[in-house]
Amino acid sequence: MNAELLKKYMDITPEIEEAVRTGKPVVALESTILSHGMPYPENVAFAKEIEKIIRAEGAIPATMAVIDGRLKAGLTEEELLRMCEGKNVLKASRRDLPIVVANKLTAATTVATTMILASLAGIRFFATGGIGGVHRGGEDSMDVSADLQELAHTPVAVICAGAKMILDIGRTLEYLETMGVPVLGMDTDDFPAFYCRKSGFGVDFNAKAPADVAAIAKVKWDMGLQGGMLIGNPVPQEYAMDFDAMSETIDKALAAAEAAGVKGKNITPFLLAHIVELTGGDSLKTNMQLAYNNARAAARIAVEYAKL
Ligand code: PSU
Ligand code: MN
Repeated sequence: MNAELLKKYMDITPEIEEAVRTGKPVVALESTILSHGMPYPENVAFAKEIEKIIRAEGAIPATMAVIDGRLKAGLTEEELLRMCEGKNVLKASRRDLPIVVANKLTAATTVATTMILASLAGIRFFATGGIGGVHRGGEDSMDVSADLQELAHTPVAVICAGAKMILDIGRTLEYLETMGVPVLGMDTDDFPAFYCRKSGFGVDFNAKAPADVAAIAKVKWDMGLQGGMLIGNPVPQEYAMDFDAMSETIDKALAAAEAAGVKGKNITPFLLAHIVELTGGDSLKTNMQLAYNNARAAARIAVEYAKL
């Protein structure tokens, strides 16, 4: 989009605009994790804390959303609160974006749409909790998150704690390989499984330090290799949950979704809410901590990238 068209559709805060223009480190954040991934009001403290962590590392946070049809890079406190309350806040992935904007609606951005907005604003790094992927049974349902296609095409590196076991992690990684998306581990050989540090599936490269990730990103984009990268950053040991117990919980949540006949874009939010309920809030604490950990790593990577 040229500058004029960008202004027509998008509001970038002056702080973020200046940072991008002068090559300072900026980290994008998504809003679906707030509106559809975590309960209110716990998500309010989370939304503020994660921005604070990015600032403490010397980077600038840019939470993305669509508000009354305007694309937003950077939210005011009031706007952040509106996303957390989640009243009349839709969930927008790539296919929803033109509908939401044309109708002046308000929507939270998924990983896919946060990447789109980040890329429009000139932001290269984005921290989240977990990405969408190939759902279990996806070989029949064809339920494959648009997040994976976005990673193939949009030049943003996503730092996450892996993928939840509500997904088929093996097929998710196969899909990313086919689409040419580098999958790095942050000081791990194993792609992490969100609540747990290991999934049993390997990464393409174990990056020992943020500077190693920045160097790979630099080469990829210098070479004109389109698309993003995925960096799996395991949840800190002290907050990791038991693999077997979580597997059982997730099976229960999947059975509940099946019984309720939940479909399409409602499946992921349904499962997330169910898991929080089934673990009596334990999973929420882990979810928040792993996202903070990812924000810290993303900020450090962005800081290193800004030096190159
Ligand atoms: N996984 C999580 N927490 C989340 C999501 C996924 O552990 O909040 C959200 C992200 O915004 C992701 C979206 O982009 O769900 C994927 O939704 P779908 O599977 O409908 O593409
Ligand atoms: Mn889906």
